[in-house]
Amino acid sequence: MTALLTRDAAGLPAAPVRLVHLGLGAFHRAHQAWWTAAVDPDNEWGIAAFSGRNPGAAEVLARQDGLFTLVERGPQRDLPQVVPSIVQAIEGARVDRLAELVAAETTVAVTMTVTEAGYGLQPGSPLARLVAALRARYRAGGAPIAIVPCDNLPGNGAVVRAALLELADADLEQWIEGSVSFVSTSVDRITPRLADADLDIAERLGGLADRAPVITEPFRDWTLSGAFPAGRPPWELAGAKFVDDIAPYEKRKLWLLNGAHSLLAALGQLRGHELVAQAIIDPVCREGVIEFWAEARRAIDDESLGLDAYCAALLERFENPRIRHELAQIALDAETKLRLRIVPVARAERAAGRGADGCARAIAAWCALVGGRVEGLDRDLAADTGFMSTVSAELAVMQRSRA
Ligand code: CS2
Repeated sequence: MTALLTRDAAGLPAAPVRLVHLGLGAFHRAHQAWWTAAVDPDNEWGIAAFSGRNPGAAEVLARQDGLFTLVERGPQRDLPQVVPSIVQAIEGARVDRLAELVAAETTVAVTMTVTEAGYGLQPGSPLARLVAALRARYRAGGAPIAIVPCDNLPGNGAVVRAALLELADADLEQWIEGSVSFVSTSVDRITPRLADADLDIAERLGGLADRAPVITEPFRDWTLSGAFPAGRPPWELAGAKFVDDIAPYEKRKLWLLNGAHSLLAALGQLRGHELVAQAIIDPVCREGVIEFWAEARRAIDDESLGLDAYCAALLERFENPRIRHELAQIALDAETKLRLRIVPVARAERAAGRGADGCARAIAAWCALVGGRVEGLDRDLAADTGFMSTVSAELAVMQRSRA
Protein backbone atom coordinates (compact mmCIF):
# COMPACT_ATOMS: atom_id res chain seq x y z
CA MET A 1 0.00 0.00 0.00
CA THR A 2 1.28 3.49 -0.80
CA ALA A 3 2.23 5.59 2.25
CA LEU A 4 -0.02 8.52 3.20
CA LEU A 5 1.03 12.01 2.12
CA THR A 6 2.46 13.65 5.26
CA ARG A 7 5.28 16.14 5.85
CA ASP A 8 7.61 13.38 7.02
CA ALA A 9 6.85 11.14 4.06
CA ALA A 10 7.20 14.02 1.56
CA GLY A 11 10.15 15.71 3.32
CA LEU A 12 8.34 19.05 3.46
CA PRO A 13 8.74 20.95 6.75
CA ALA A 14 5.97 23.37 7.79
CA ALA A 15 6.43 27.13 7.40
CA PRO A 16 5.43 29.39 10.31
CA VAL A 17 1.81 30.63 10.23
CA ARG A 18 1.66 34.14 8.76
CA LEU A 19 -1.73 33.95 7.02
CA VAL A 20 -5.14 32.81 8.26
CA HIS A 21 -7.82 31.61 5.87
CA LEU A 22 -11.57 31.09 6.29
CA GLY A 23 -13.13 28.50 3.96
CA LEU A 24 -10.97 25.48 3.27
CA GLY A 25 -12.57 24.40 0.00
CA ALA A 26 -11.04 23.21 -3.25
CA PHE A 27 -10.95 26.76 -4.63
CA HIS A 28 -8.78 28.11 -1.81
CA ARG A 29 -6.35 25.26 -2.28
CA ALA A 30 -6.14 25.76 -6.07
CA HIS A 31 -5.83 29.52 -5.75
CA GLN A 32 -4.44 31.34 -2.68
CA ALA A 33 -2.65 28.23 -1.31
CA TRP A 34 -1.09 27.51 -4.71
CA TRP A 35 -0.14 31.19 -5.15
CA THR A 36 1.49 31.41 -1.75
CA ALA A 37 3.49 28.23 -2.30
CA ALA A 38 4.57 29.45 -5.75
CA VAL A 39 6.32 32.53 -4.35
CA ASP A 40 7.78 31.06 -1.15
CA PRO A 41 11.10 29.30 -1.90
CA ASP A 42 12.35 29.88 1.66
CA ASN A 43 9.28 28.40 3.36
CA GLU A 44 8.33 31.60 5.22
CA TRP A 45 4.59 31.84 4.60
CA GLY A 46 2.37 29.22 6.26
CA ILE A 47 -1.43 29.31 6.13
CA ALA A 48 -3.72 28.23 8.97
CA ALA A 49 -6.99 27.38 7.19
CA PHE A 50 -10.40 26.93 8.81
CA SER A 51 -13.09 24.79 7.22
CA GLY A 52 -16.41 26.35 6.19
CA ARG A 53 -19.48 24.61 4.83
CA ASN A 54 -17.79 21.20 4.87
CA PRO A 55 -16.29 20.54 8.33
CA GLY A 56 -14.88 17.13 7.28
CA ALA A 57 -12.41 18.95 4.99
CA ALA A 58 -10.23 20.04 7.92
CA GLU A 59 -10.02 16.57 9.40
CA VAL A 60 -8.90 14.87 6.19
CA LEU A 61 -6.32 17.55 5.50
CA ALA A 62 -5.05 17.66 9.10
CA ARG A 63 -4.19 13.94 8.85
CA GLN A 64 -1.94 14.90 5.92
CA ASP A 65 -0.37 17.82 7.85
CA GLY A 66 -2.20 20.21 5.49
CA LEU A 67 -0.54 18.74 2.39
CA PHE A 68 -2.50 17.92 -0.76
CA THR A 69 -1.84 17.24 -4.40
CA LEU A 70 -2.97 19.90 -6.86
CA VAL A 71 -3.46 18.49 -10.34
CA GLU A 72 -3.47 21.04 -13.15
CA ARG A 73 -5.64 19.40 -15.77
CA GLY A 74 -5.09 20.76 -19.26
CA PRO A 75 -6.91 19.61 -22.40
CA GLN A 76 -4.09 17.08 -22.98
CA ARG A 77 -2.36 16.24 -19.73
CA ASP A 78 -2.31 16.29 -15.95
CA LEU A 79 0.43 18.12 -14.06
CA PRO A 80 0.51 17.19 -10.36
CA GLN A 81 2.31 19.03 -7.56
CA VAL A 82 2.18 18.81 -3.78
CA VAL A 83 1.22 22.19 -2.28
CA PRO A 84 2.90 22.75 1.12
CA SER A 85 1.57 26.20 2.16
CA ILE A 86 -1.36 25.08 4.37
CA VAL A 87 0.35 24.17 7.62
CA GLN A 88 -2.71 23.88 9.84
CA ALA A 89 -6.18 22.67 8.82
CA ILE A 90 -8.68 23.48 11.54
CA GLU A 91 -12.38 22.85 12.10
CA GLY A 92 -14.30 26.12 11.47
CA ALA A 93 -16.17 25.88 14.79
CA ARG A 94 -12.87 26.32 16.69
CA VAL A 95 -13.36 30.04 17.29
CA ASP A 96 -10.82 29.87 20.13
CA ARG A 97 -8.10 28.83 17.68
CA LEU A 98 -9.20 31.48 15.19
CA ALA A 99 -8.97 34.20 17.85
CA GLU A 100 -5.55 32.98 18.96
CA LEU A 101 -4.14 32.91 15.43
CA VAL A 102 -5.62 36.25 14.36
CA ALA A 103 -4.38 37.84 17.62
CA ALA A 104 -0.78 36.74 16.93
CA GLU A 105 1.29 39.67 15.75
CA THR A 106 3.06 37.40 13.24
CA THR A 107 -0.23 37.00 11.34
CA VAL A 108 -0.34 39.59 8.54
CA ALA A 109 -3.63 38.88 6.75
CA VAL A 110 -6.87 36.93 6.80
CA THR A 111 -8.05 35.69 3.42
CA MET A 112 -11.55 34.30 2.89
CA THR A 113 -13.46 32.08 0.47
CA VAL A 114 -16.85 31.55 2.07
CA THR A 115 -19.04 31.72 -1.11
CA GLU A 116 -21.16 34.65 -2.25
CA ALA A 117 -23.96 33.57 0.07
CA GLY A 118 -21.61 33.38 3.06
CA TYR A 119 -21.42 37.11 3.87
CA GLY A 120 -24.37 37.27 6.30
CA LEU A 121 -24.01 38.74 9.78
CA GLN A 122 -25.90 36.13 11.81
CA PRO A 123 -24.23 34.62 14.90
CA GLY A 124 -21.84 31.83 13.92
CA SER A 125 -21.35 33.23 10.39
CA PRO A 126 -17.79 33.66 9.08
CA LEU A 127 -18.03 37.44 9.59
CA ALA A 128 -19.30 37.06 13.16
CA ARG A 129 -16.37 34.74 13.88
CA LEU A 130 -13.98 37.15 12.24
CA VAL A 131 -15.14 40.13 14.26
CA ALA A 132 -14.60 38.15 17.47
CA ALA A 133 -11.10 37.21 16.30
CA LEU A 134 -10.31 40.84 15.44
CA ARG A 135 -11.41 41.84 18.92
CA ALA A 136 -8.79 39.41 20.26
CA ARG A 137 -6.13 41.08 18.09
CA TYR A 138 -7.19 44.52 19.25
CA ARG A 139 -6.91 43.42 22.89
CA ALA A 140 -3.55 41.76 22.27
CA GLY A 141 -1.96 45.04 21.15
CA GLY A 142 -3.80 45.87 17.97
CA ALA A 143 -1.12 45.45 15.31
CA PRO A 144 -2.44 46.34 11.84
CA ILE A 145 -3.70 43.56 9.58
CA ALA A 146 -5.27 43.07 6.13
CA ILE A 147 -8.58 41.32 5.42
CA VAL A 148 -8.71 39.84 1.93
CA PRO A 149 -12.07 38.43 0.76
CA CYS A 150 -11.71 36.19 -2.32
CA ASP A 151 -15.32 35.53 -3.31
CA ASN A 152 -17.11 36.61 -6.47
CA LEU A 153 -18.69 39.75 -5.02
CA PRO A 154 -18.01 43.22 -6.46
CA GLY A 155 -16.15 45.48 -4.03
CA ASN A 156 -15.73 42.55 -1.65
CA GLY A 157 -13.28 44.49 0.55
CA ALA A 158 -15.79 47.31 1.09
CA VAL A 159 -18.60 44.80 1.70
CA VAL A 160 -16.62 43.11 4.48
CA ARG A 161 -15.54 46.41 5.97
CA ALA A 162 -19.14 47.65 6.24
CA ALA A 163 -20.26 44.34 7.73
CA LEU A 164 -17.51 44.22 10.35
CA LEU A 165 -18.11 47.83 11.37
CA GLU A 166 -21.77 47.00 11.86
CA LEU A 167 -20.91 44.07 14.12
CA ALA A 168 -18.24 45.90 16.14
CA ASP A 169 -18.78 47.92 19.33
CA ALA A 170 -17.50 51.52 19.48
CA ASP A 171 -13.90 50.79 20.61
CA LEU A 172 -13.40 48.03 18.14
CA GLU A 173 -14.94 50.13 15.40
CA GLN A 174 -12.40 52.84 15.93
CA TRP A 175 -9.51 50.39 15.84
CA ILE A 176 -10.84 48.70 12.70
CA GLU A 177 -11.11 52.06 10.97
CA GLY A 178 -7.52 52.95 11.84
CA SER A 179 -5.67 49.63 11.69
CA VAL A 180 -7.48 47.10 9.53
CA SER A 181 -7.02 47.30 5.77
CA PHE A 182 -9.65 45.82 3.47
CA VAL A 183 -8.32 44.52 0.19
CA SER A 184 -10.74 43.93 -2.69
CA THR A 185 -9.86 41.07 -5.00
CA SER A 186 -11.04 39.43 -8.18
CA VAL A 187 -10.12 35.74 -8.26
CA ASP A 188 -10.27 33.23 -11.07
CA ARG A 189 -9.51 29.54 -11.47
CA ILE A 190 -12.11 26.97 -12.48
CA THR A 191 -11.95 24.30 -9.77
CA PRO A 192 -14.82 21.82 -9.76
CA ARG A 193 -15.71 19.66 -6.80
CA LEU A 194 -13.72 16.41 -6.98
CA ALA A 195 -15.52 13.49 -8.63
CA ASP A 196 -15.35 10.19 -6.68
CA ALA A 197 -13.56 8.60 -9.62
CA ASP A 198 -10.68 11.05 -9.09
CA LEU A 199 -10.12 10.38 -5.38
CA ASP A 200 -7.06 8.27 -6.10
CA ILE A 201 -5.67 10.63 -8.77
CA ALA A 202 -2.48 11.43 -6.81
CA GLU A 203 -1.53 7.78 -6.47
CA ARG A 204 -2.37 7.11 -10.11
CA LEU A 205 0.00 9.91 -11.07
CA GLY A 206 2.76 8.31 -9.03
CA GLY A 207 2.45 10.27 -5.78
CA LEU A 208 1.80 9.35 -2.15
CA ALA A 209 -1.73 8.36 -1.08
CA ASP A 210 -3.79 11.55 -0.83
CA ARG A 211 -7.38 11.67 0.45
CA ALA A 212 -7.80 15.36 -0.44
CA PRO A 213 -6.48 16.03 -3.94
CA VAL A 214 -7.74 19.00 -5.97
CA ILE A 215 -8.13 19.14 -9.74
CA THR A 216 -8.05 22.54 -11.39
CA GLU A 217 -7.53 24.15 -14.79
CA PRO A 218 -4.07 25.49 -15.75
CA PHE A 219 -5.41 29.08 -16.02
CA ARG A 220 -5.35 31.36 -12.97
CA ASP A 221 -5.80 35.03 -12.28
CA TRP A 222 -5.67 37.19 -9.16
CA THR A 223 -6.22 40.95 -9.16
CA LEU A 224 -6.00 42.84 -5.86
CA SER A 225 -6.53 46.40 -4.72
CA GLY A 226 -5.61 47.62 -1.25
CA ALA A 227 -2.82 47.80 1.32
CA PHE A 228 -1.11 45.12 3.41
CA PRO A 229 0.12 47.12 6.42
CA ALA A 230 1.85 44.12 8.02
CA GLY A 231 3.41 42.72 4.83
CA ARG A 232 2.45 39.87 2.49
CA PRO A 233 3.93 37.17 0.28
CA PRO A 234 5.21 38.58 -3.03
CA TRP A 235 2.24 37.12 -4.95
CA GLU A 236 3.02 39.32 -7.95
CA LEU A 237 6.02 37.06 -8.65
CA ALA A 238 3.53 34.41 -9.75
CA GLY A 239 1.44 36.84 -11.79
CA ALA A 240 -0.94 38.49 -9.28
CA LYS A 241 -1.80 42.05 -10.33
CA PHE A 242 -2.04 44.93 -7.87
CA VAL A 243 -4.24 47.71 -9.23
CA ASP A 244 -5.70 51.02 -8.02
CA ASP A 245 -9.15 50.50 -9.49
CA ILE A 246 -10.44 46.96 -9.38
CA ALA A 247 -13.95 47.62 -10.71
CA PRO A 248 -13.26 46.95 -14.43
CA TYR A 249 -11.50 43.65 -13.64
CA GLU A 250 -14.34 42.57 -11.39
CA LYS A 251 -16.93 43.30 -14.03
CA ARG A 252 -14.98 41.44 -16.68
CA LYS A 253 -14.63 38.33 -14.53
CA LEU A 254 -18.01 38.40 -12.81
CA TRP A 255 -20.15 39.14 -15.84
CA LEU A 256 -18.30 37.39 -18.65
CA LEU A 257 -17.10 34.26 -16.84
CA ASN A 258 -19.49 33.85 -13.92
CA GLY A 259 -22.49 35.29 -15.78
CA ALA A 260 -21.95 32.80 -18.62
CA HIS A 261 -21.53 30.02 -16.06
CA SER A 262 -24.86 30.81 -14.41
CA LEU A 263 -26.56 31.01 -17.80
CA LEU A 264 -25.10 27.64 -18.81
CA ALA A 265 -26.01 26.11 -15.43
CA ALA A 266 -29.70 26.88 -15.96
CA LEU A 267 -30.11 26.60 -19.73
CA GLY A 268 -27.71 23.65 -19.98
CA GLN A 269 -29.52 21.60 -17.34
CA LEU A 270 -32.88 22.40 -18.96
CA ARG A 271 -31.48 20.99 -22.17
CA GLY A 272 -30.34 17.82 -20.47
CA HIS A 273 -26.62 18.52 -20.00
CA GLU A 274 -24.60 17.69 -16.92
CA LEU A 275 -21.31 19.51 -17.50
CA VAL A 276 -20.09 22.93 -18.67
CA ALA A 277 -18.00 21.29 -21.41
CA GLN A 278 -21.15 19.64 -22.82
CA ALA A 279 -23.37 22.72 -22.60
CA ILE A 280 -20.90 25.06 -24.28
CA ILE A 281 -20.83 22.97 -27.47
CA ASP A 282 -24.64 22.83 -27.67
CA PRO A 283 -25.41 25.55 -30.27
CA VAL A 284 -28.44 26.82 -28.33
CA CYS A 285 -26.44 27.33 -25.13
CA ARG A 286 -23.46 28.74 -26.99
CA GLU A 287 -25.63 31.26 -28.85
CA GLY A 288 -27.13 32.21 -25.50
CA VAL A 289 -23.68 32.88 -24.06
CA ILE A 290 -22.59 34.90 -27.10
CA GLU A 291 -25.72 37.05 -26.97
CA PHE A 292 -25.35 37.64 -23.23
CA TRP A 293 -21.66 38.52 -23.73
CA ALA A 294 -22.55 41.19 -26.29
CA GLU A 295 -24.75 42.84 -23.65
CA ALA A 296 -22.21 42.42 -20.84
CA ARG A 297 -19.44 43.89 -22.99
CA ARG A 298 -21.48 47.01 -23.66
CA ALA A 299 -22.01 47.36 -19.91
CA ILE A 300 -18.28 46.90 -19.18
CA ASP A 301 -17.47 49.46 -21.85
CA ASP A 302 -13.67 49.33 -21.53
CA GLU A 303 -11.80 48.24 -24.62
CA SER A 304 -8.43 48.43 -22.83
CA LEU A 305 -9.39 45.17 -21.10
CA GLY A 306 -8.90 43.06 -24.25
CA LEU A 307 -12.40 41.62 -24.19
CA ASP A 308 -12.14 39.79 -27.54
CA ALA A 309 -9.17 37.78 -26.33
CA TYR A 310 -10.76 37.30 -22.91
CA CYS A 311 -13.96 35.83 -24.39
CA ALA A 312 -12.04 33.64 -26.86
CA ALA A 313 -9.97 32.24 -23.98
CA LEU A 314 -13.15 31.69 -21.94
CA LEU A 315 -14.65 29.55 -24.69
CA GLU A 316 -11.54 27.39 -24.65
CA ARG A 317 -11.58 27.13 -20.87
CA PHE A 318 -15.26 26.11 -20.86
CA GLU A 319 -14.60 23.58 -23.63
CA ASN A 320 -11.74 21.80 -21.78
CA PRO A 321 -13.19 18.29 -22.08
CA ARG A 322 -11.11 16.90 -19.22
CA ILE A 323 -12.55 19.28 -16.59
CA ARG A 324 -15.76 17.77 -15.17
CA HIS A 325 -17.50 20.93 -14.00
CA GLU A 326 -21.03 20.03 -12.98
CA LEU A 327 -23.73 22.52 -13.94
CA ALA A 328 -25.59 21.52 -10.76
CA GLN A 329 -22.67 22.75 -8.64
CA ILE A 330 -22.73 26.16 -10.35
CA ALA A 331 -26.53 26.31 -9.95
CA LEU A 332 -26.21 26.37 -6.13
CA ASP A 333 -27.19 29.73 -4.55
CA ALA A 334 -28.50 30.75 -7.98
CA GLU A 335 -30.55 33.70 -6.78
CA THR A 336 -27.56 35.41 -5.12
CA LYS A 337 -25.39 34.66 -8.12
CA LEU A 338 -27.84 35.95 -10.75
CA ARG A 339 -28.27 39.14 -8.75
CA LEU A 340 -24.52 39.77 -9.02
CA ARG A 341 -23.83 38.37 -12.48
CA ILE A 342 -26.86 39.02 -14.71
CA VAL A 343 -29.05 41.67 -13.08
CA PRO A 344 -26.52 44.55 -13.36
CA VAL A 345 -26.08 43.84 -17.08
CA ALA A 346 -29.84 43.68 -17.62
CA ARG A 347 -30.35 46.96 -15.80
CA ALA A 348 -27.61 48.68 -17.80
CA GLU A 349 -29.06 47.46 -21.09
CA ARG A 350 -32.60 48.49 -20.17
CA ALA A 351 -31.40 51.92 -18.99
CA ALA A 352 -29.76 52.37 -22.41
CA GLY A 353 -33.07 51.57 -24.09
CA ARG A 354 -32.09 48.09 -25.31
CA GLY A 355 -33.90 44.78 -24.93
CA ALA A 356 -31.46 42.81 -22.73
CA ASP A 357 -32.71 39.63 -24.44
CA GLY A 358 -29.62 37.60 -23.47
CA CYS A 359 -30.13 38.46 -19.80
CA ALA A 360 -33.85 37.72 -20.10
CA ARG A 361 -33.03 34.26 -21.47
CA ALA A 362 -30.64 33.52 -18.58
CA ILE A 363 -33.26 34.59 -16.05
CA ALA A 364 -36.05 32.70 -17.83
CA ALA A 365 -33.95 29.54 -17.80
CA TRP A 366 -33.53 29.86 -14.03
CA CYS A 367 -37.30 30.41 -13.63
CA ALA A 368 -37.98 27.33 -15.76
CA LEU A 369 -35.43 25.16 -13.95
CA VAL A 370 -36.20 25.92 -10.31
CA GLY A 371 -39.35 28.06 -10.38
CA GLY A 372 -37.38 31.23 -9.54
CA ARG A 373 -39.27 34.54 -9.54
CA VAL A 374 -38.01 37.83 -10.96
CA GLU A 375 -39.74 39.71 -8.10
CA GLY A 376 -37.36 38.02 -5.66
CA LEU A 377 -34.36 38.78 -7.86
CA ASP A 378 -34.77 42.46 -8.60
CA ARG A 379 -37.77 44.73 -8.06
CA ASP A 380 -36.96 47.17 -10.85
CA LEU A 381 -36.62 44.46 -13.47
CA ALA A 382 -39.82 42.85 -12.23
CA ALA A 383 -41.61 46.19 -12.69
CA ASP A 384 -40.18 46.66 -16.19
CA THR A 385 -43.03 45.39 -18.37
CA GLY A 386 -40.97 45.30 -21.58
CA PHE A 387 -38.31 43.14 -19.96
CA MET A 388 -40.87 40.92 -18.25
CA SER A 389 -42.65 40.21 -21.50
CA THR A 390 -39.35 39.03 -23.02
CA VAL A 391 -38.78 36.80 -19.99
CA SER A 392 -42.30 35.37 -20.35
CA ALA A 393 -41.83 34.69 -24.05
CA GLU A 394 -38.51 32.93 -23.41
CA LEU A 395 -40.05 30.96 -20.58
CA ALA A 396 -42.92 29.81 -22.78
CA VAL A 397 -40.46 28.53 -25.41
CA MET A 398 -38.46 26.67 -22.77
CA GLN A 399 -41.51 25.12 -21.18
CA ARG A 400 -42.84 24.02 -24.57
CA SER A 401 -39.57 22.40 -25.57
CA ARG A 402 -39.37 20.70 -22.19
CA ALA A 403 -42.92 19.32 -22.22
C1 CS2 B 1 -18.70 29.32 -10.72
C2 CS2 B 1 -17.37 29.78 -10.08
O1 CS2 B 1 -19.74 27.90 -9.14
C3 CS2 B 1 -19.77 29.01 -9.67
O2 CS2 B 1 -20.61 29.84 -9.39
O3 CS2 B 1 -19.14 30.30 -11.60
O4 CS2 B 1 -17.03 28.97 -8.99
C4 CS2 B 1 -16.24 29.81 -11.10
O5 CS2 B 1 -15.89 28.52 -11.52
C5 CS2 B 1 -15.02 30.51 -10.55
O6 CS2 B 1 -15.36 31.80 -10.14
C6 CS2 B 1 -13.90 30.54 -11.59
O7 CS2 B 1 -12.91 31.42 -11.22
